[in-house]
Amino acid sequence: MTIKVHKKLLLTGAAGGLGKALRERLKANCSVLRLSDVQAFGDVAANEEVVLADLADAAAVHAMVQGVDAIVHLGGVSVEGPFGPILQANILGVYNLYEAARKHGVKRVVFASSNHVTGYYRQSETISADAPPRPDGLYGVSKAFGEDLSRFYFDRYGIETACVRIGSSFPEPKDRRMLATWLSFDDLHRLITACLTTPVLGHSIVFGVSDNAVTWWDNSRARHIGYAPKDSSDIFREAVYARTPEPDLTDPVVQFQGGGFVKAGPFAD
Ligand code: NAI
Ligand code: 15L
Repeated sequence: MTIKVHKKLLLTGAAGGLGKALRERLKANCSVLRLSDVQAFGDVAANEEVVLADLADAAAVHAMVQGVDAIVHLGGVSVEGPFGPILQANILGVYNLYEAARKHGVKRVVFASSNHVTGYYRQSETISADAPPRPDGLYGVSKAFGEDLSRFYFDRYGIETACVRIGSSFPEPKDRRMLATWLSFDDLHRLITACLTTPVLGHSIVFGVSDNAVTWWDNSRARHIGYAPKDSSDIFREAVYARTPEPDLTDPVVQFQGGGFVKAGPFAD
């Protein structure tokens, strides 16, 4: 059973793919779910409230954060692309978020980081959270910035953060790489719930991945979070093999954990 540890929980990026998947699920975690995005929403339920904000707008972010107990931060640019929007949403945006958390006394954040912080490790390697970042693009660099910034806000101000390096969270794995990186929506919710409810979170990095037989990530440093995945990509393996070509082992997309992100860009701003 999910314990409602927090009264008012803020979900940023709530209009996005994962935001939509989590919106219903996270109602079990709180009395009121505050939804935020830069895009407008449709209907708002009784135990929901909406505060629209551009993450790059400090005043709007302060209004978004005021009055909440904890934050699940999904908002921002979610793929590789030109630096301008990444700078605004993911770098300035995450700074605005932590400054607002400090000012308004929010003590726990779940930050949607990404596997692209370590995308330049090889698919033949297994890494833990102790492995130095090797971002595979500007998007991965922006997530590494968020991880470092949140560590500073923990060391200086005691704001606890789980940096969840999400693998590939979609209804099903789309290709052979995602057999290793897949995270079901239910496991994502289990992981966020664990981050919100573990007695002592500290500043932690955890790979967001289901219980897949093939894995590149060792989560043993995050045992204190108490995340126990229940789903696995293995049930999709046969179908994925049948519809996808043999991998070309000389292709960087197949060599590196970041997959296609290692070949994305450069982009004009
Ligand atoms: P998405 O792109 O569908 O959703 C992101 C949301 O952030 C959008 O609704 C967008 O409007 C909002 N946003 C963008 N710029 C903004 C700004 N300046 N101010 C306010 N809101 C802004 O992405 P998705 O898939 O839902 O991912 C959610 C989070 O999880 C992202 O931070 C992404 O980097 C991270 N993530 C997702 C993975 C996945 O497999 N879906 C894998 C790794 C990380
Ligand atoms: C991410 O960080 C992206 O947000 C998501 O759209 C996927 O591309 C995912 O990584 C992935 O690596 O599959």
